[in-house]
Amino acid sequence: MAEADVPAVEVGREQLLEWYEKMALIRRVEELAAKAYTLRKILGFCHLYIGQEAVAVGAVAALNPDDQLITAYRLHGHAIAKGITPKAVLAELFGKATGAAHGVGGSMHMASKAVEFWGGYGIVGAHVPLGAGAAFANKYTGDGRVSMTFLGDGAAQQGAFYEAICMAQLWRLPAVFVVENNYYAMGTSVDRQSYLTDMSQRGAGVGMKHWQFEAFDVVDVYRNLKAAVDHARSGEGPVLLEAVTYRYRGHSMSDPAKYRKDGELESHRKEHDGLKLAEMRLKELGMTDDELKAVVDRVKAEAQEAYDFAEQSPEPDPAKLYDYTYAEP
Ligand SMILES: Cc1ncc(C[n+]2csc(CCOP(=O)(O)OP(=O)(O)O)c2C)c(N)n1
Ligand SMILES: [Mg+2]
Repeated sequence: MAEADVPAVEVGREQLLEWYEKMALIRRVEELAAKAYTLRKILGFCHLYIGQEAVAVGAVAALNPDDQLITAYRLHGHAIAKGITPKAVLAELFGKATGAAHGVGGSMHMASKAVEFWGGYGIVGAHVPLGAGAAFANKYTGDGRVSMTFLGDGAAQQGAFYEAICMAQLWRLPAVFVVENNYYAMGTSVDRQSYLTDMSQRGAGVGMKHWQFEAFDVVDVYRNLKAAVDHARSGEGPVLLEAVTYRYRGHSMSDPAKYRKDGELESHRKEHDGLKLAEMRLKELGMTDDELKAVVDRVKAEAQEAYDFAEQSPEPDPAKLYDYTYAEP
């Protein structure tokens, strides 16, 4: 299948509104995270997803609640899309006991069995075999679930990624791998890391169904991911997609992002912003400016409430420092 063959989908106003609200919530939570970081309320690494929200929201919409999601360290958007609350995400960033990893994981390491969100890994590419492993378990038990693994364009240069897709295809595992090509791996643009700049083509080498698509509009993301998930669930084997996206902020909070081409960021914000595109679609479906403003106000209030919750939550109990680290002897 190529992108041109992906069937159209009908998305109604209520559905689109729900996706818009989720994207806006992710962005607002991360804007507050950036603020807290500069105030040194959040320490350590913090990689923001701002600009890429349509990918996580549209992709998760194509999953069932019990399908697994695995991702790398730029995870706040995926976590919220899959169902971890903004309170638990921000509290984790603040290192508080109420966080998604009890305050001991931080920005890069969150997980939730309840919503089948399996992290959260800092070693580039190392989590991709875990996605294949989850899909192996799904096939082995015949439970009908699909695993979805997100990775970056930089991670698509790693051996672990290639080994994982080799085995996933060999065993026809119910897995979807999504390379989020956001143009950069830290400060290195994709054309400086790889001769091929469409990472979905890595799938051709292992015989895996693959295609690339533009992932700025949440409806496009949903349409492509739905086709991929349906394929994986049908038992025909895994799919490798490249979602072309763009990150607005630096690699992490300590990166001033001086490596961008002149005007690149501005043109993406103007023409490819997932929130703006969804707003345009909603207006076409009859939503007024006042109705949209009410959504934005609601999102701001929810994010602020999560921020206050994180700030006021207790620190983890030092006596629990080694919990979740070693198995009980
Ligand atoms: C094995 C390994 N090598 C290098 C690093 C340092 N590093 C952290 S993030 C990163 C870039 C990865 O870029 P990409 O996969 O495109 O993801 P993005 O940050 O764009 O989401 C690198 C090289 C690491 N964490 N792990
Ligand atoms: Mg990247």
